[in-house]
Amino acid sequence: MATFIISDLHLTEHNPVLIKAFECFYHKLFLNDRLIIAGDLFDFFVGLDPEDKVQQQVRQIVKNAASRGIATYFQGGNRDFLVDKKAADFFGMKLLPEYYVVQTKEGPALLLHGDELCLNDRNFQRFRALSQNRIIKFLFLHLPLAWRRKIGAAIRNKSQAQDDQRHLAPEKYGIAHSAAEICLERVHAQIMIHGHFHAFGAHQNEFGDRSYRFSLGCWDKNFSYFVCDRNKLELVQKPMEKLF
Ligand SMILES: [Mn+2]
Repeated sequence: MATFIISDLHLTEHNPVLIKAFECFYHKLFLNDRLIIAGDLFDFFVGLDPEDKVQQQVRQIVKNAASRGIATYFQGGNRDFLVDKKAADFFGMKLLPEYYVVQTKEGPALLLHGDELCLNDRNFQRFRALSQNRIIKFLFLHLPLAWRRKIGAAIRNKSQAQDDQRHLAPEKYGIAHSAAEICLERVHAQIMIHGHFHAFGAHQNEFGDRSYRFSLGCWDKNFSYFVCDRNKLELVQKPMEKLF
């Protein structure tokens, strides 16, 4: 009964290897394990699209896992915040709130995608506030699909540019520790697990003694995941070819 957490796969039809990797990752899991996808599973998601091959494939992969007794949970990222309950149902995933607590042997761990932690990037936070607005979400999902695809591509390009700049200006695009601390206090946790920054690493004592921050990497040349069960808690990164 282990919990596996992954994020930032950025699945797109232009990279079928990644979709295969996602499928292969499930082979690491067994009956009663669960997989939590902590955002940015899709390179961008602008609503259910019957012609979208990636969406069909994801649905099939999740379904196959479910038939092996593996449940899949989903928490939206900044690329796929438009996955609502209806979409999650379509994929066979259970939708999680943007803050979710996972129990580990070291105590409760707060799981979040992590985009709310780059507080210093004002433009992104403005976009985030808009994108979280229910009315705007509703209106957007009722636009014609062609418009949504166009807007989605623009959002993805902007986000891609931020990903590229992150290492150049970490003080602007990097993690704001004060924000992380507030999030942790709110749920009385000392452990944080997040993605978004594409900066794989385990950090100890950033928020006081015995605090941990596990930052998941994105999937490209490597894949990474967090795993915990009754006996262990571990952040792992391996070369992609190890999955096949
Ligand atoms: Mn992200």
